[in-house]
Amino acid sequence: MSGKFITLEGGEGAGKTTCLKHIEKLIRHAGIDLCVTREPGGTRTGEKIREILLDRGNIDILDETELILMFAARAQHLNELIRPTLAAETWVLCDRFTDATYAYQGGGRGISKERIAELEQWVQQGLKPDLTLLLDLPVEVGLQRAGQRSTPDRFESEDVAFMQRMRSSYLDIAAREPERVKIIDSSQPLENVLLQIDHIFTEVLAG
Ligand code: Z5A
Repeated sequence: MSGKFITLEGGEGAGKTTCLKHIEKLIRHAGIDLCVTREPGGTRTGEKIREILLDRGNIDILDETELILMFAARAQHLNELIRPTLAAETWVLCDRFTDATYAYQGGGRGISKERIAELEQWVQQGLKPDLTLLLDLPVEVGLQRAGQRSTPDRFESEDVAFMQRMRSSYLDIAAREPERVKIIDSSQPLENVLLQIDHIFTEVLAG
């Protein structure tokens, strides 16, 4: 037996922070032990790598460096936190995981799926989330929402075309893996978004 590994994904302004808190509440109310974490990050070393990746001042980071740093943080995260937590039968709720790499470094930056899959296989050794919720909304709507926030980081500063490619990559993954990846229409008002999440979790928590 092992805990369930659940991830949350989405583009700019999709409402991940708000939805993550809601999911956390649902799982904890069901009496299940839960660890909430994020990528890039989740460990001391991973959080340092996150700082490098998000810093807008780092304009010289190559796409290859960015990809390798994502997986470096992930290797640390999997070995230090995710695998031991799942082995202790505690559930893990993670804000972004490898689907984000296919969407941002693959779709956004144009790195091939094959290259990403090589690193995925090396670092994860077949470990994948049991369930992924993809908060999907049109890029323009997301940018409008996110625009009300403070200074954009290195990824939030990307252009609309980058965001469109990122969204399409996420939707491709969901089309290929409908059992694992559930699409939530996050262009809806917040109460409807949370209802869609409740609906999915009624089943997850019952099984
Ligand atoms: N990244 C990568 O490139 N490759 C990888 O492998 C991984 C990550 C793992 C950091 O992630 C960056 O790392 C990320 C991709 C990259 N960059 N970006 N962009 P992050 O998850 O920490 O950063 P984020 O995407 O900016 O997440 P966030 O802070 O959770 O933002 P959000 O999804 O936009 O959520 P929010 O703050 O909850 O919502 C935004 C606003 O909309 C806020 O004012 C809400 O009140 C509002 N909102 C939310 N829902 C609604 C609804 N339904 N209606 C109206 N308004 C709403």
